Amino acid sequence: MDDLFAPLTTPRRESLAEGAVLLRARALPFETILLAALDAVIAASPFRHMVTPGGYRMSVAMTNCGAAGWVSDRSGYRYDPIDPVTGRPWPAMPDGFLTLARAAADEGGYTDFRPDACLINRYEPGARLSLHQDRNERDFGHPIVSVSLGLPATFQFGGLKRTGPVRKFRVLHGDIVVWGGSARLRYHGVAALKDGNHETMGRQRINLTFRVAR
Ligand code: MD3
Ligand code: FE
Repeated sequence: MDDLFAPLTTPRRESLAEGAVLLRARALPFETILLAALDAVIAASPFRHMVTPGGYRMSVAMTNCGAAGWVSDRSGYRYDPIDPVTGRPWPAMPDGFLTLARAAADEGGYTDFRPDACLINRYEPGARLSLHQDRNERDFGHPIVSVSLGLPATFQFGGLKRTGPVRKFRVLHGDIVVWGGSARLRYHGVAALKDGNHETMGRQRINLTFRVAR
Protein backbone atom coordinates (compact mmCIF):
# COMPACT_ATOMS: atom_id res chain seq x y z
CA MET A 1 0.00 0.00 0.00
CA ASP A 2 1.20 3.52 -0.76
CA ASP A 3 2.69 5.41 2.15
CA LEU A 4 0.69 8.63 2.37
CA PHE A 5 3.26 10.03 4.79
CA ALA A 6 6.24 9.40 2.53
CA PRO A 7 6.60 13.10 1.60
CA LEU A 8 6.84 13.92 5.34
CA THR A 9 9.07 11.05 6.43
CA THR A 10 11.43 10.55 3.47
CA PRO A 11 14.56 12.72 3.35
CA ARG A 12 14.71 15.13 0.42
CA ARG A 13 18.27 14.11 -0.24
CA GLU A 14 19.92 10.72 0.29
CA SER A 15 23.54 9.81 -0.29
CA LEU A 16 23.61 6.39 -1.98
CA ALA A 17 27.35 5.94 -2.29
CA GLU A 18 30.41 8.14 -2.79
CA GLY A 19 29.48 10.37 -5.75
CA ALA A 20 25.82 9.26 -5.97
CA VAL A 21 22.90 11.23 -4.56
CA LEU A 22 19.13 10.70 -4.70
CA LEU A 23 17.09 13.93 -4.89
CA ARG A 24 13.49 13.11 -4.03
CA ALA A 25 10.64 14.75 -5.98
CA ARG A 26 12.94 17.35 -7.56
CA ALA A 27 11.38 16.96 -11.03
CA LEU A 28 7.80 17.57 -9.79
CA PRO A 29 7.81 21.36 -10.39
CA PHE A 30 8.85 20.56 -14.01
CA GLU A 31 6.22 17.87 -14.58
CA THR A 32 4.04 19.75 -17.07
CA ILE A 33 7.00 21.13 -19.02
CA LEU A 34 8.72 17.73 -19.11
CA LEU A 35 5.64 15.87 -20.32
CA ALA A 36 4.90 18.40 -23.08
CA ALA A 37 8.52 18.27 -24.26
CA LEU A 38 8.49 14.48 -24.08
CA ASP A 39 5.39 14.34 -26.31
CA ALA A 40 7.16 16.45 -28.93
CA VAL A 41 10.29 14.26 -28.80
CA ILE A 42 8.38 11.00 -29.22
CA ALA A 43 6.26 12.47 -32.02
CA ALA A 44 9.51 13.05 -33.96
CA SER A 45 11.44 9.92 -32.84
CA PRO A 46 9.04 7.29 -31.51
CA PHE A 47 9.81 4.66 -28.86
CA ARG A 48 11.18 1.43 -30.28
CA HIS A 49 12.52 -1.83 -28.89
CA MET A 50 16.18 -2.06 -29.80
CA VAL A 51 18.03 -5.34 -30.29
CA THR A 52 21.14 -6.25 -28.31
CA PRO A 53 24.34 -7.27 -30.09
CA GLY A 54 23.46 -10.83 -28.98
CA GLY A 55 20.13 -10.63 -30.86
CA TYR A 56 17.70 -10.14 -27.96
CA ARG A 57 14.84 -7.62 -28.16
CA MET A 58 15.07 -5.28 -25.19
CA SER A 59 11.93 -5.20 -23.00
CA VAL A 60 12.51 -1.48 -22.40
CA ALA A 61 11.44 0.75 -25.32
CA MET A 62 13.81 3.64 -26.04
CA THR A 63 14.25 6.88 -27.89
CA ASN A 64 16.66 9.82 -27.56
CA CYS A 65 17.00 13.55 -27.87
CA GLY A 66 20.07 15.72 -28.11
CA ALA A 67 23.04 15.81 -30.47
CA ALA A 68 23.77 12.12 -29.93
CA GLY A 69 21.48 9.17 -29.23
CA TRP A 70 22.31 5.80 -27.69
CA VAL A 71 21.68 3.00 -30.15
CA SER A 72 21.94 -0.79 -29.91
CA ASP A 73 21.74 -3.25 -32.80
CA ARG A 74 23.40 -6.48 -33.97
CA SER A 75 26.65 -4.58 -34.60
CA GLY A 76 26.98 -3.21 -31.05
CA TYR A 77 26.19 -0.25 -28.81
CA ARG A 78 27.14 3.31 -29.78
CA TYR A 79 26.10 6.95 -29.81
CA ASP A 80 24.81 8.10 -33.19
CA PRO A 81 23.73 11.60 -34.32
CA ILE A 82 21.10 10.00 -36.58
CA ASP A 83 17.98 8.10 -35.49
CA PRO A 84 18.18 4.86 -37.50
CA VAL A 85 14.36 4.58 -37.58
CA THR A 86 13.68 8.03 -39.07
CA GLY A 87 17.02 8.55 -40.84
CA ARG A 88 17.02 12.06 -39.36
CA PRO A 89 18.92 13.67 -36.47
CA TRP A 90 17.42 12.99 -33.04
CA PRO A 91 15.12 15.80 -31.83
CA ALA A 92 16.97 18.63 -30.11
CA MET A 93 17.30 18.53 -26.34
CA PRO A 94 14.34 20.56 -24.99
CA ASP A 95 15.34 23.59 -22.88
CA GLY A 96 13.29 22.30 -19.94
CA PHE A 97 15.23 18.99 -19.98
CA LEU A 98 18.57 20.83 -19.99
CA THR A 99 17.59 23.23 -17.23
CA LEU A 100 16.40 20.45 -14.93
CA ALA A 101 19.41 18.18 -15.61
CA ARG A 102 21.80 21.01 -14.93
CA ALA A 103 20.06 22.09 -11.72
CA ALA A 104 20.12 18.49 -10.46
CA ALA A 105 23.82 18.07 -11.30
CA ASP A 106 24.55 21.35 -9.49
CA GLU A 107 22.69 20.10 -6.43
CA GLY A 108 24.71 16.87 -6.61
CA GLY A 109 27.90 18.91 -6.57
CA TYR A 110 28.72 18.68 -10.29
CA THR A 111 28.84 22.18 -11.73
CA ASP A 112 28.67 23.10 -15.42
CA PHE A 113 26.94 19.85 -16.52
CA ARG A 114 26.13 20.18 -20.22
CA PRO A 115 24.60 16.89 -21.44
CA ASP A 116 24.51 16.34 -25.21
CA ALA A 117 22.51 13.11 -24.98
CA CYS A 118 19.25 12.15 -23.29
CA LEU A 119 18.29 8.48 -23.50
CA ILE A 120 14.58 8.03 -22.78
CA ASN A 121 13.56 4.61 -21.47
CA ARG A 122 9.93 3.44 -21.33
CA TYR A 123 9.08 0.56 -19.02
CA GLU A 124 5.74 -1.20 -19.25
CA PRO A 125 4.78 -3.81 -16.65
CA GLY A 126 7.35 -6.63 -16.72
CA ALA A 127 10.03 -4.60 -18.52
CA ARG A 128 13.46 -4.66 -16.89
CA LEU A 129 17.05 -3.64 -17.47
CA SER A 130 19.63 -6.21 -16.42
CA LEU A 131 22.78 -5.27 -14.53
CA HIS A 132 25.20 -3.29 -16.73
CA GLN A 133 27.72 -0.45 -16.73
CA ASP A 134 27.34 2.74 -18.78
CA ARG A 135 30.62 2.86 -20.65
CA ASN A 136 29.77 4.05 -24.15
CA GLU A 137 30.56 7.67 -23.24
CA ARG A 138 34.02 9.10 -23.94
CA ASP A 139 34.71 10.74 -20.58
CA PHE A 140 33.54 9.08 -17.36
CA GLY A 141 34.51 12.26 -15.52
CA HIS A 142 31.02 13.60 -16.30
CA PRO A 143 28.11 12.46 -14.10
CA ILE A 144 24.87 10.87 -15.33
CA VAL A 145 21.56 12.38 -14.24
CA SER A 146 18.49 10.14 -14.15
CA VAL A 147 14.89 11.43 -13.84
CA SER A 148 12.11 8.96 -12.99
CA LEU A 149 8.50 9.52 -14.10
CA GLY A 150 5.41 7.38 -13.64
CA LEU A 151 5.19 4.02 -11.85
CA PRO A 152 7.65 3.24 -9.03
CA ALA A 153 10.67 1.11 -9.85
CA THR A 154 13.37 -0.75 -7.95
CA PHE A 155 16.88 0.37 -8.87
CA GLN A 156 19.67 -2.11 -8.31
CA PHE A 157 23.21 -0.98 -7.92
CA GLY A 158 26.32 -2.97 -7.26
CA GLY A 159 30.02 -2.35 -7.42
CA LEU A 160 32.62 -2.05 -10.13
CA LYS A 161 32.39 -5.78 -10.94
CA ARG A 162 29.31 -7.64 -12.15
CA THR A 163 29.40 -10.05 -9.22
CA GLY A 164 29.15 -9.05 -5.58
CA PRO A 165 26.50 -7.44 -3.41
CA VAL A 166 23.71 -5.40 -5.01
CA ARG A 167 21.79 -2.72 -3.13
CA LYS A 168 18.18 -1.87 -3.99
CA PHE A 169 16.08 1.24 -3.58
CA ARG A 170 12.73 2.48 -4.83
CA VAL A 171 12.47 5.46 -7.15
CA LEU A 172 9.20 7.33 -7.52
CA HIS A 173 7.66 9.82 -9.93
CA GLY A 174 9.76 12.99 -9.87
CA ASP A 175 12.85 11.49 -8.20
CA ILE A 176 16.27 12.34 -9.63
CA VAL A 177 19.54 10.46 -9.14
CA VAL A 178 22.94 11.97 -9.90
CA TRP A 179 25.73 9.42 -10.45
CA GLY A 180 29.26 10.71 -10.62
CA GLY A 181 32.70 10.27 -9.16
CA SER A 182 33.48 6.69 -8.22
CA ALA A 183 29.77 5.74 -8.62
CA ARG A 184 29.86 6.52 -12.33
CA LEU A 185 31.02 3.05 -13.34
CA ARG A 186 29.02 1.03 -10.85
CA TYR A 187 26.94 -1.82 -12.20
CA HIS A 188 23.23 -0.99 -12.09
CA GLY A 189 19.88 -2.18 -13.37
CA VAL A 190 16.11 -1.92 -12.94
CA ALA A 191 13.96 -4.81 -11.62
CA ALA A 192 10.92 -5.92 -13.63
CA LEU A 193 8.30 -3.16 -13.41
CA LYS A 194 5.33 -4.04 -11.22
CA ASP A 195 1.94 -3.37 -12.77
CA GLY A 196 0.00 -0.38 -11.50
CA ASN A 197 -1.61 2.83 -12.62
CA HIS A 198 0.04 6.20 -12.16
CA GLU A 199 -2.37 9.13 -12.00
CA THR A 200 -0.61 11.16 -14.70
CA MET A 201 1.49 8.56 -16.54
CA GLY A 202 -0.80 5.50 -16.57
CA ARG A 203 0.70 1.98 -16.72
CA GLN A 204 4.29 2.90 -17.41
CA ARG A 205 7.53 4.31 -16.09
CA ILE A 206 9.66 6.68 -18.13
CA ASN A 207 13.26 7.42 -17.25
CA LEU A 208 15.24 10.31 -18.71
CA THR A 209 18.98 9.65 -18.55
CA PHE A 210 21.21 12.63 -19.27
CA ARG A 211 24.81 12.04 -20.33
CA VAL A 212 27.78 13.76 -21.86
CA ALA A 213 28.52 11.37 -24.74
CA ARG A 214 30.97 13.44 -26.79
C1 MD3 B 1 24.39 3.87 -11.67
N1 MD3 B 1 18.69 3.36 -17.04
O1 MD3 B 1 19.68 3.86 -19.48
S1 MD3 B 1 19.00 5.16 -14.60
C2 MD3 B 1 20.44 3.30 -18.67
O2 MD3 B 1 15.99 3.67 -14.90
C3 MD3 B 1 19.93 2.98 -17.32
O3 MD3 B 1 16.09 3.49 -17.04
C4 MD3 B 1 18.04 3.00 -15.84
O4 MD3 B 1 20.62 2.38 -16.56
C5 MD3 B 1 16.61 3.43 -15.92
O5 MD3 B 1 21.62 3.02 -18.92
C6 MD3 B 1 18.69 3.46 -14.62
C7 MD3 B 1 20.01 5.12 -13.25
C8 MD3 B 1 21.46 5.01 -13.49
C9 MD3 B 1 22.01 5.54 -14.61
C10 MD3 B 1 23.39 5.51 -14.74
C11 MD3 B 1 24.19 4.97 -13.78
C12 MD3 B 1 22.21 4.43 -12.54
C13 MD3 B 1 23.59 4.40 -12.66
C14 MD3 B 1 25.59 4.97 -13.86
C15 MD3 B 1 26.34 4.44 -12.86
C16 MD3 B 1 25.75 3.89 -11.76
FE1 FE C 1 22.67 2.40 -17.31
